[in-house]
Amino acid sequence: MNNRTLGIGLIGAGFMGKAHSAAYATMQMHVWPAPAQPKLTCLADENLEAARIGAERFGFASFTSDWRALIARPDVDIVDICTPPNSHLEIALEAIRAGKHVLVEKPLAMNSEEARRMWQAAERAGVKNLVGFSYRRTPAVLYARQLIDEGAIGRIYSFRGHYLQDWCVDPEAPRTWRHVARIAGSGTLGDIGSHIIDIARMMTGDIDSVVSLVRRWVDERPETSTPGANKVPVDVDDEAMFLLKFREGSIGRIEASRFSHGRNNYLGFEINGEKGSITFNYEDMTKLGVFLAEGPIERRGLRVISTGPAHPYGQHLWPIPGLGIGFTETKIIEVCDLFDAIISDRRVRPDFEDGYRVSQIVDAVESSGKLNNWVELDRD
Ligand code: SOE
Repeated sequence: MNNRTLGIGLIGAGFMGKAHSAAYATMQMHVWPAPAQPKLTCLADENLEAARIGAERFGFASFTSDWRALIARPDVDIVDICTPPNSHLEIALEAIRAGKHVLVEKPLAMNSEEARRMWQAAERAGVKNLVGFSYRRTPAVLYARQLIDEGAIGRIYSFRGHYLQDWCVDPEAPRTWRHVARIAGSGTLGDIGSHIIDIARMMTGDIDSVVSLVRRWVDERPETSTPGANKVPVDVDDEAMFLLKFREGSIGRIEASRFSHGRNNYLGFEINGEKGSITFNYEDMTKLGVFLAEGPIERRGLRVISTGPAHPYGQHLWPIPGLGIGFTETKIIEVCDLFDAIISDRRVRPDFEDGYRVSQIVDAVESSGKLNNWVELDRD
């Protein structure tokens, strides 16, 4: 039995508020004893009715439309920010000032300048801070990193990453906040490009420079789903392709689009090294492709590993490979790692510095797309 508890104050009762709440509600079914027991103290949403319904559905003891009141509560240890990017800076700085640990959904902020302020504030305050890039917590992705750490594929020559979706490809699909720069900061780049950039950094290290092609395919969309609704402008990117020079000498290519017919949540990568390769496809998330240039030539091939109890976090999930896991399990691992960092007083990644580095790259890709040349990243 674990008598440590951590009070959760979650802000934002939408899609990611549900995902985070599902993780808190089920984490102890998988990880037992968990580093601490989550206490779902308060759920805030600017829409009080959404907060009320969310609190009932997700199991929070109270609800409010005032996120400042949530942060001020002495029984809130972790402020979990699941709101659109234009509110991350203000809420996170308030939470940090109150001495709370902070989990923020991606992208960390509207741009790298805001992200840097959040990073510096969290560092000064000494609070634990984490960004919700949870795809890196898929057990197969964690195992890919373990193979690299063990030298299984040797020196990395190249990283190829993609994140393709198709929910924006219909020009008659109504505009959402993800299409509005003053709310989202950027479009596909910050929304899903940030996820694959985070994984590129996790696998291959820091990035020195980028050169990119950035496009907006649809300039206006219906304001609502009502037939004949007014058209309103879209002012963010729809697709980007960019080349990367990594600090350690590797090279890379990343593609991010929400205009790829037939691609639902097609995040994946291939890493080619001197002694082998690793491939991953999130849409088949329990599998990892591994080629090792060892043994008789005639027996070599890209083997498919089915992750299970023998792989990272596998001992906490299901007793045999092949039973399957999903998005919630990546969020369970995310909050467990945050709890463990708080209880053990250690760094947990990707933290606000990582979130800042990802924001720097998003900004640089946008700049390169306008300037049509390589953009160097500050090493500050
Ligand atoms: C929409 O593109 C979206 O919901 C992203 O905002 C999430 O970060 C991603 O996990 C799924 O797709």
